[in-house]
Amino acid sequence: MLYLVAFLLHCLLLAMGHYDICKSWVTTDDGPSWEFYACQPKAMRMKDYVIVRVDPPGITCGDPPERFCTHENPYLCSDECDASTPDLAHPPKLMFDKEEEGLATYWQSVTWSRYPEPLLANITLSWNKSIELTDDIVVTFEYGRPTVMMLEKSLDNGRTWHPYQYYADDCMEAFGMPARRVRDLSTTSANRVICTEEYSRWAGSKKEKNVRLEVRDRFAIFAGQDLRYMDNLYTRLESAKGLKDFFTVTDLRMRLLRPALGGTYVQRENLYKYFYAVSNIEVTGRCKCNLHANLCSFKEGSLQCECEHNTTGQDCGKCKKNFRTRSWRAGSYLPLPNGSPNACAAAGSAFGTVRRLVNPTVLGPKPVPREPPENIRAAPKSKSGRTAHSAGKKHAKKPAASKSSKLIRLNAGSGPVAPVEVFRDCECYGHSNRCSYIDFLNVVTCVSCKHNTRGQHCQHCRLGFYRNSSAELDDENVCIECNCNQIGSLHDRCNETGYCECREGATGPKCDDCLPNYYWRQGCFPNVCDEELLICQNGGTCYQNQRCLCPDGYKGVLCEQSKCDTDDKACNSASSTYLSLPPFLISALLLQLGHRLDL
Ligand SMILES: *[C@@H]1O[C@H](CO)[C@@H](O)[C@H](O)[C@H]1NC(C)=O
Ligand SMILES: *[C@@H]1O[C@H](CO)[C@@H](O)[C@H](O)[C@H]1NC(C)=O
Ligand SMILES: *[C@@H]1O[C@H](CO)[C@@H](O)[C@H](O)[C@H]1NC(C)=O
Ligand SMILES: *[C@@H]1O[C@H](CO)[C@@H](O)[C@H](O)[C@H]1NC(C)=O
Ligand SMILES: *[C@@H]1O[C@H](CO)[C@@H](O)[C@H](O)[C@H]1NC(C)=O
Ligand SMILES: [Ca+2]
Repeated sequence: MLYLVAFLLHCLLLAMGHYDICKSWVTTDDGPSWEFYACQPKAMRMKDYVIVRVDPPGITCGDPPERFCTHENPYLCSDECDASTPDLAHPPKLMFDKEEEGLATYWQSVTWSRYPEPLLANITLSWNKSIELTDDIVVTFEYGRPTVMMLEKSLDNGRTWHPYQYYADDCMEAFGMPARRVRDLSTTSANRVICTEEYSRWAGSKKEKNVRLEVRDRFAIFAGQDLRYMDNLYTRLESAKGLKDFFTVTDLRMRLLRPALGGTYVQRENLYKYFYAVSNIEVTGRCKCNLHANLCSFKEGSLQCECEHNTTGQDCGKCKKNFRTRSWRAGSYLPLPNGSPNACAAAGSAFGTVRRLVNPTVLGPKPVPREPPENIRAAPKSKSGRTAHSAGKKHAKKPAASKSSKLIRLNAGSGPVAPVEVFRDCECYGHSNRCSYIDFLNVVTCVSCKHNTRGQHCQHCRLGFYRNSSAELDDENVCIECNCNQIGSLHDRCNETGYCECREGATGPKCDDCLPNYYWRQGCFPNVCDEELLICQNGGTCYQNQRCLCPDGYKGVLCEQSKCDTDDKACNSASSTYLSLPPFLISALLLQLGHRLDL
């Protein structure tokens, strides 16, 4: 036991390494100030913060109560699982409890009474937080390890799942994969998903209980046996694509596909000895905080990084509001041994906002003048003669991280091959993290501005959008769609207050209204008739400002024309209609006529 504790401590220390403080107070020629470093939280026992789910419903034994046997003594089936009796129940939480010495407590499934239907169970662990594994995942099975199972992981809180490792007594038969061992992987295959036969063969249920995901062996590919050269690992984690993500999870799922068989074929006459029983799931890791926090706390049911470097978010994955002059970046383990904080910067702050983005020796003899966005001040003075101070540690050893930007030269995929220079420090108000140097214009400009922005620093709104006056330049809501009415407006652009340019007759900020004396019908049209100036005559009525409905005998836009002028027959019938009208209506019409004559 003591040995185990010492061993665990050893592992923990090794896996932790340095990067344990985020900032310290240093004195320089210019007076005291904070200095910032890449930092990460300590590794923890993640089973203390997990939410577990076991599927399918009814897979946990004891409801109804059930007897089961063991492989060692298959004909003495005296053990009982009964969910309603605490001493005999085996609920999922017993996979995560603290066990008193010598007394294993475990979750147990129902027995394989429905053989040959497969006995399937999923155990899903969720943290609602990304976690970086720092040690092996160890799953302890009482009564034998499954002959077939697989481990899956999610990086997005369970929305998508990926295989993590396959386990079978015969990998080819179970998964069509050759059996491999992590020890045989190389630096280029360190994040390969493998099938292993090491943990699935029958070895007696008491002797071999653990199934592992070998994190340490994979680390050892870079860091050597005993993980003595962690710096090599940290270097690789920064450079090898996908390696960091391989060790990162938000959720894990064990898919138990076939239980232990006790080294034989399935004995149909005694199915009570086939089931799963898991007494412990050990997951050691640290909160992923993108090297921007050294503390991670359990708040409101979830782990959360306590972000430094003016970052925010559960994983410190973005810059705080008003600190988005430069795009967000994860901290880096490099350069060794103390890494780079890559802190977020406020506009106008002295902390490395303006950098010499272009190294003339890389781009050629031409010096590249570059206009910083307005409101950003000049570059910081280089400090010298710093002396470390306080914070309980000596930081004289921390060299000033190189403050010049890194330049990556990419080749444009097709077309006239012009090298595109992509800077890792772009000043794009957080709307992009890529920029390029345009040779013939001699400027550095942001590319792929998001949030409907555009411009050299993503400081303008795209056409069809306007500036949200209540949002800062680095706000995601900085550009609002103009939303001009497609029919009522001339185009989809608008002015700084969101007003669109309207076609004749249309009005309103979005041009979706009509001016007075216009009516809406797929656009604004001048009224044909109304109640004021364009009154329908001779008793006609105005239909929706679009036309006069004329009485028999009259025509014309305003019913102003008598049909008698052209067609006698119509005229006659019209007059007869007229005469048949009740007297009060005739007088009303006459009155209206008089009114008109007055005009
Ligand atoms: C276990 O999870 C997988 C997806 O990861 C799903 O396809 C399968 O149906 C689940 N099995 C059970 C028994 O719930
Ligand atoms: C997950 O964590 C986030 C951030 O802490 C929180 O807002 C959310 O409610 C959590 N979700 C669940 C299901 O616990
Ligand atoms: C973060 O912002 C505060 C001001 O709110 C400033 O004092 C501090 O130096 C900044 N930290 C970093 C790492 O830039
Ligand atoms: C303008 O920005 C503020 C601050 O971010 C935001 O709350 C508001 O919703 C934005 N307005 C619009 C119309 O998007
Ligand atoms: C935008 O257009 C509207 C309507 O034409 C006008 O009232 C407003 O002053 C304009 N705003 C600006 C900033 O030009
Ligand atoms: Ca237990």
